[in-house]
Amino acid sequence: MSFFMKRVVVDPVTRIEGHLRLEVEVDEASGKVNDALSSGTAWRGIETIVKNRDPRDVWAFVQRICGVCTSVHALAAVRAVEDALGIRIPKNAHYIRNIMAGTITAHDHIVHFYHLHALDWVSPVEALKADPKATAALQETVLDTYTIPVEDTGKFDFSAYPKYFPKATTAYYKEIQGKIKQLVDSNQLGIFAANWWDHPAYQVLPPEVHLMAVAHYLEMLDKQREIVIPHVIFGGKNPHPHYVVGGMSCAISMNDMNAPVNSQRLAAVETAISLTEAVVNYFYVPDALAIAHIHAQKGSAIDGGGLAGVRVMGFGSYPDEPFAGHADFASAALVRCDGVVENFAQGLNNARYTALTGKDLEDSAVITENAKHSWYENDDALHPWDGETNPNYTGDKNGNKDRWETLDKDNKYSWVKTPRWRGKVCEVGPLARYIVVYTKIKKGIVAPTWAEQMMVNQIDHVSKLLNLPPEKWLPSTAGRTLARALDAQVAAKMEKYFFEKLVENIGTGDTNIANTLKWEPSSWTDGEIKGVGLYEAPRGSLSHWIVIQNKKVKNYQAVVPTTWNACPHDDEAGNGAYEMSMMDTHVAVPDKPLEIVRAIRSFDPCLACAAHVYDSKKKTLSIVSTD
Ligand code: NFE
Ligand code: MG
Repeated sequence: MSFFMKRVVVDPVTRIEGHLRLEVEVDEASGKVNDALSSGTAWRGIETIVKNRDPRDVWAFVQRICGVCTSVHALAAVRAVEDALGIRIPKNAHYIRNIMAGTITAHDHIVHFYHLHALDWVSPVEALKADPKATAALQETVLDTYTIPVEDTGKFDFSAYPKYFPKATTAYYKEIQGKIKQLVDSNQLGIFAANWWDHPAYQVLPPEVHLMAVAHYLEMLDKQREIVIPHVIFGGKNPHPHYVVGGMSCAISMNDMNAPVNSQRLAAVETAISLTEAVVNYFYVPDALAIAHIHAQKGSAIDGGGLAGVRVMGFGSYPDEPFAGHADFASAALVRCDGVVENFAQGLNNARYTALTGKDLEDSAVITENAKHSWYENDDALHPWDGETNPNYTGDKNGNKDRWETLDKDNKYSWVKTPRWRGKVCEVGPLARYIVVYTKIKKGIVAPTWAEQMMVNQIDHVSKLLNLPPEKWLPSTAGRTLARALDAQVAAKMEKYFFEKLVENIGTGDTNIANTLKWEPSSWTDGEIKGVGLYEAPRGSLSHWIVIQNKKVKNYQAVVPTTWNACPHDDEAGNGAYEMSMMDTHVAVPDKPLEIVRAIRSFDPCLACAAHVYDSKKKTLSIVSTD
């Protein structure tokens, strides 16, 4: 390391799910990050505990991989088993699963923006300097300027939701400011403690934006509970709602007041969906857009794109009708983000799209995972159906196993594996979905569905507002955060769309909720069968791969969005999305690498998913150390 190089370690990264360590080398003079390393620091091995079990039980185990993207692993698991067994689920179950997918996506993004990521942009200390009257006026301006119109939704009628949103008056903002002042004066910042509040990056926004955003932070602590009501009605509870192989387990009976799904409960779902739309359209999207716009105008946070501008991947999302296995998945999708786009940062003309077909998924050369730099045995690139998960923990560079100094970059340094597409690393997530769909539609590769048209409109709307072409803002830290807000807007719309389909279908007299034809294992072959369950989870492309033999699970592998993004580097393919993003980020104050954690949090890291994690013996550690 040269004299001017500062080594900065952030461990653990807080306000994320799971355990993540970052090591970066910053050039003190230029603020350029020369090298960066991302490490998932604990492991749980859930893939191994489902081996030899009944495939019908797997969803309940793997769902516990994570309580944040709660339910996504269950959905991927039932899809994998249904794919292997050749089960097509009934319409009602399919629509309900899509409503729940929209619910978790909107909920997850809202919680991420307001409760995990906001404090990278917004400071309660700055909020104290705000004028409450000007803040109330600002709230109106933000609504007028930054609302993205969505078909069928007029300007939000606040009077319809007095219970949800207190009117943004001067008195309201005064009261919020009083609460913050009490916290700051008491020197007990509680949930707002341990941040670099004196960092110059917080000065980019005027004090009124800070106060408005902190107020919305507090509002959303409460609202997020009501947004997940569809999970509670259709899945019995949240987190970890119930699924079943072949459909859903919630019986439908419109007139029976005790039925899991009846007219009264559907009305509660509809209310929750309306609330979600209101929160996303009139709070989340305008707040995120206002913050991003002010930053972009000052040239801030539009770095950090890294791999996003080079290569992104998706599987497809929200199949419109029940589909026949993985080969049929993408063509049934309303959001056909299936495939890979390379070089988006070079503009649409230079962007290259490559399809990812059902056949590709079966090809052992297309999707692989390797553990060359991960704490597992066997360094070979293996197709997930042949994947292995046998731990081989080697500690840090000096063999320290309990407390690390420097991770062993040239050897093993993470519990996250390295997934690859055709030997190359890819970024996944909402940003990737937007890049793939935007490229496909603008290049005329497919004619848009209503959802894809909505996505293109959103991107064009934001580009106009920011006065930047998509290739300049989308692959960036701010772009990743904005894409998540836009994705939530699509998710809320999907909830409504599939809710209407569900109600209409039940109206025809169809109350079928599960296909039980293949429920009995006696109807299955004893031979080896394979399946893959695909799903665009909140953080990106999720795939669960199952091999069944003698009616038991022979192998199970989850290749998770955060695994794609947080992976250690690959000797041939280079760095993964987190590492690339850090190397593409400018750091103003090396001891307080706010821009680095902001870039990483824009991915909404979930290391619990990525490493399917548990608390190893290693106790953590300093918040930040430098040398
Ligand atoms: Ni634990 Fe997850 C999502 C999955 S992680 S949050 O979204 O799958 O990448
Ligand atoms: Mg895995």
